Amino acid sequence: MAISATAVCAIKAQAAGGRTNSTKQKDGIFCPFARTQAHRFGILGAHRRSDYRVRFRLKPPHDVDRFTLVSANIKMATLLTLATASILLASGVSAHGFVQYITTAEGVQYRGYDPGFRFSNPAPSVPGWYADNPDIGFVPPQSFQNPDIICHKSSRPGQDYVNVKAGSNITLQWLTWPESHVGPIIDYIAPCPSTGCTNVNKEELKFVKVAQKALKPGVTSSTNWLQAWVVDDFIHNDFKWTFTVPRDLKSGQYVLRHEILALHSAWDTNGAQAYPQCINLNVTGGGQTEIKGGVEATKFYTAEDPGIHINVYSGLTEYSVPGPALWR
Ligand SMILES: [Cu+2]
Repeated sequence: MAISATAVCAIKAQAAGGRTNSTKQKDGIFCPFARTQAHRFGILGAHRRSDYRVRFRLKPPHDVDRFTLVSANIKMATLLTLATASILLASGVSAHGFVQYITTAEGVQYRGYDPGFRFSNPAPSVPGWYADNPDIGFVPPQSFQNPDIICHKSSRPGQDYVNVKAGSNITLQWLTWPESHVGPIIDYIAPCPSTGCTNVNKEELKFVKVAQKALKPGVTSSTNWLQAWVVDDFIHNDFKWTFTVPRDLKSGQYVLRHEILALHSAWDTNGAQAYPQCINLNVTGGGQTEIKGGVEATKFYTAEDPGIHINVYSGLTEYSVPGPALWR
């Protein structure tokens, strides 16, 4: 019987107490999951030096005073001991999350595109878009005008659809998410041509922004930076995010572009991290409203947008979510 790469990796992560930093396993199975667990527990997992700097300086994780040291921008070399420097060198990649499951209000479950599918031949047909993302990484601001920002790196359309009624909710279940990776969570949709979404040219997709959440209501300048953001709620909700299909949306096929922007390193130019996830929707029971006025995802953001190049450690009470204004 076959055991999936994801299952093997889950076992390994557990066996290692979530502490493995080994991604090249003896059996040839690359374990992003194991790495993700380690990352989440704050043990290691830097894909950028500045990420590492944050994580290292923030043990225990809610220690704001120590963070002041970091935002003072002390030189890397003076912060790192020899031991941590060697971990840095060892950790070439790290993992975050991806949308693993999509569940409708009726309880029907679909799969997102799992990076572990690269070990399946043929890969399963799922509504989630393929992305060349074995390290479960991100799209950096220097690529925000590149097609990689549309649906993640080298993405290709999903080959199935989530069947969903207009006006109903779907739940997007991420595998995991590191608590330090604060920022907004945003949903966009774009209509597909009459031929559907499974062979659509992604560069022709014109999206409207249908939902966005960033700072929680009631945030003050003394709110702990980790708790200030909707990402905190998302993590406490077991990495689930709910998207509501607009009730009056015309029935048809759409690409949902769901995204988390991680801003923990965004004080640095090019330090923000976009994690877009695309999913094909087949909307039924809809109304009269067609989507007009959408824009290409390559026009959403620039590296210098105030919501992209930003220091999230300065007691923010306001945040301007980047990208187009909310639709309607
Ligand atoms: Cu990270």
